[in-house]
Amino acid sequence: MPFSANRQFKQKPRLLASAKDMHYRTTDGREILDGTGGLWCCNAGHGRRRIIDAVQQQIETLDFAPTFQMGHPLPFILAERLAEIAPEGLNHVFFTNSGSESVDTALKIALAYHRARGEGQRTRLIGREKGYHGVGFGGISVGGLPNNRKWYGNALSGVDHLRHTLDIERNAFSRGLPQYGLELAEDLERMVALHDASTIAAVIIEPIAGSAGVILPPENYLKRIREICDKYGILLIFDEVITGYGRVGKAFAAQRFEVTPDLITTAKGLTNGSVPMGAVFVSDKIHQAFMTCPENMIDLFHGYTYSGHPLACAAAIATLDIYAEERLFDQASELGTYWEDAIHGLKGLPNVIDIRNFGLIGAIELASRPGQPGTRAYDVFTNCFHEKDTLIRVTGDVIALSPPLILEKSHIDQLFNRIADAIRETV
Ligand code: PXG
Repeated sequence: MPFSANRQFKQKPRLLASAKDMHYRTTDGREILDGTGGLWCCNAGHGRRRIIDAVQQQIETLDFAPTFQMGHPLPFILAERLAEIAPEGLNHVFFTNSGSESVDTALKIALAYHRARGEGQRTRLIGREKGYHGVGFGGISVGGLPNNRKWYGNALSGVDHLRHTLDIERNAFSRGLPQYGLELAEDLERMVALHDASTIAAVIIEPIAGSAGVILPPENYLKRIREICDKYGILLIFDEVITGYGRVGKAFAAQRFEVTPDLITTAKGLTNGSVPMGAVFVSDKIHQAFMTCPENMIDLFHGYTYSGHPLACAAAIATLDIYAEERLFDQASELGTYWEDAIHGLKGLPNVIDIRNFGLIGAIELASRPGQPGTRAYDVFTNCFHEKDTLIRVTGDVIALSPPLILEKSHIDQLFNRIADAIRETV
């Protein structure tokens, strides 16, 4: 099993058998409140009839079609639908099968873009400490989580990292974006001074880092990063695998923060988690740079057998229909204050050292047990699952929450009451 303590799991498995709307059902029949949208992906809740019907119908009509020098209509229809909800100017889409593939794709497009324009010496990629960009060699290279990197050699060369923006000392219990830390954006100037802008292809960051335990951008931090990128001709990639598709009150965090990157990587909520799929959004400027080669030439030497897979496209189109009809991209704004009040209500519970929130994302950070990092939050997680019928996600000693966007106030109350009890019961 991925990212799991497999031997421990086998002793006391946690197995899910079915799911509907806000709940999973376990193999032993318990109904579990989903506080994590699966793994940050089931934004419209589970078992949505429209998606089921679309996929069923699609597999009967066209199960697979090659997309290398061939095609079928669905990826084009889907790309147009996506361009409609994307930030202005990001009108081109490349389809992948996961967030990790989206990241590799975006990094490769960034490198190839500079080369196509005669700046092939721009090969350096800048990530950020504590960043998570999936598990491909590109993603772990620009990523900044030591455990995901140290086992696997040197990965990509020519990568550097900005400092992360988590600063509990100054920003603990901030509601929404933290006040302190704008100066950390100047780290990019430091990178430019060290490496010279002429060697730097792109900066990749998560607008809100999820996997590292929900790290928020300080006020105006992203705007400043954008300015510095513009000053030096460096491409800016937002990894929105978690923040995309309504998690923060707009289709994308780029829109919520009013900062437009050159590329956006997505996956997860694109198909509501139902069929694996990712999408990379690319600006018109980047797309155009690839359109200057002779017409009989392949313009981008990249792609996957399953890019634009018919079932994934059908699932994604149905998902976008649900998001639009139920106005789910507004939910995180409309419920945001209620969510914020509820999660900050846990301040003062034993061992709670920080609470962070934005949109329908939340994090509760616990003090680590001396010499046993991660065990306290893990105990809260197992308590929630086995005794409170509630699914939360923990990373280190941080409880991370990202419920389906269809949730109601009563679910928010229930979720935080149960988590509060589990924290109280965990020494
Ligand atoms: N980028 C970001 C920002 C992600 O959060 C990926 C890329 C990789 O996506 P794939 O589809 O290749 O897994 C992710 C994935 C968690 C958790 O609970 C987060 C992810 C995956 C699994 C668990 O923090 N994010």
